[in-house]
Amino acid sequence: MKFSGEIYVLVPGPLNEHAIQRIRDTFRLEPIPTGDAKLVTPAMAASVRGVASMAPVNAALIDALPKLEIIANFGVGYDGVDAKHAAAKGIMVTNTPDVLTEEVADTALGLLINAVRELPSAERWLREGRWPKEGAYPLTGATLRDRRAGIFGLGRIGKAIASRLEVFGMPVAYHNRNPVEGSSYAYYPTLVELARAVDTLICVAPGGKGTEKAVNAEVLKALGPNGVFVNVGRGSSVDEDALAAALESGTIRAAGLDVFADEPKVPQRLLDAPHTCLLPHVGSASVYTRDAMADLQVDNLVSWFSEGKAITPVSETRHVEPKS
Ligand code: NAP
Ligand code: 8YV
Repeated sequence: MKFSGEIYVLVPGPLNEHAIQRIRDTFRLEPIPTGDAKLVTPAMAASVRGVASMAPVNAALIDALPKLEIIANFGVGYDGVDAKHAAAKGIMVTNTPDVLTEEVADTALGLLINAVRELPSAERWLREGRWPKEGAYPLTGATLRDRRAGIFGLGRIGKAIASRLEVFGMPVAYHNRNPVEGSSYAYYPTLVELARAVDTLICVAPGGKGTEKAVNAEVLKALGPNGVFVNVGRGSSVDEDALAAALESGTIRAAGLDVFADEPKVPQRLLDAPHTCLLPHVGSASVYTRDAMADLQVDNLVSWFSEGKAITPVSETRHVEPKS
């Protein structure tokens, strides 16, 4: 589909190649290197009606684009987009839920197994030629057997993780702000109560103010010395100094992390901490899933500009109607 009369879509910073190709085929793509509002030219300000982004979209960038109607975010988590500010200005924000759920849940289970059974270290042992020289890799101090899992954020991805954990024979409990209707998993109204009740905590909650450093020293202490912490949500939800300290001191046993507070920087203390499996934010990173995310991102733009409806609006902007 190509619109008659060009629609300008701003792409701040890097974006998935499939998304870029589809935007080029359908709209007039205006790239800028980052989401810095100072990079918006007067011509862009006068013409841009859509933003397609993987990078943050802050209030200043939104304010620099007076004709803006929609921000289509690449990713289900949209903590980088100032959705409240967009909503106040009648601008639609969309994200990419569901299409990545199973991929991210698979990654969470991979991280859990790697952290508990030390598979990356065992592979290093083999590759470094230590097996023939030194014998078998040491037995792992931790196991998945007899574990009890707690999910921080039992939403779409949390439920997909929970059903995998059930197949592994683990009882599942969770913490959300509100209990999930119809769920048979045990609900804990606070994160620390959940951590006390389990020994395996998996974070898949959204980032942002509501979850800022929620996984703190108290929660990690409650998880205990056999505790394993897995994070596929957002790094901002974790006090990373407290996590490094808990791993160094044996307050918890192990961690599997896909996300960090200041990506792509990873704190040296976490790199040095024992029993960790660290991944560079690859939860959804297969061609299959990233293509599906790109399609949903661009389909939202197409639907907005052809029918005046977003396919997957975020909750803050569900009420937003087209301006003209
Ligand atoms: P979702 O369906 O909206 O689920 C989010 C869950 O978190 C909900 O159950 C919600 O329940 C709970 N929650 C939200 N705020 C909370 C708070 N302040 N305290 C406690 N619980 C809270 O979202 P999803 O599709 O599962 O995605 C979840 C998150 O995963 C994304 O936002 C993103 O940050 C992350 N993610 C990471 C990757 C990766 O590559 N690693 C990929 C995709 C997504 P209540 O509303 O009842 O609190
Ligand atoms: C993406 C994600 O890697 O969907 C999310 O919330 O964190 C991941 O799927 C990210 O959005 C791309 O930067």
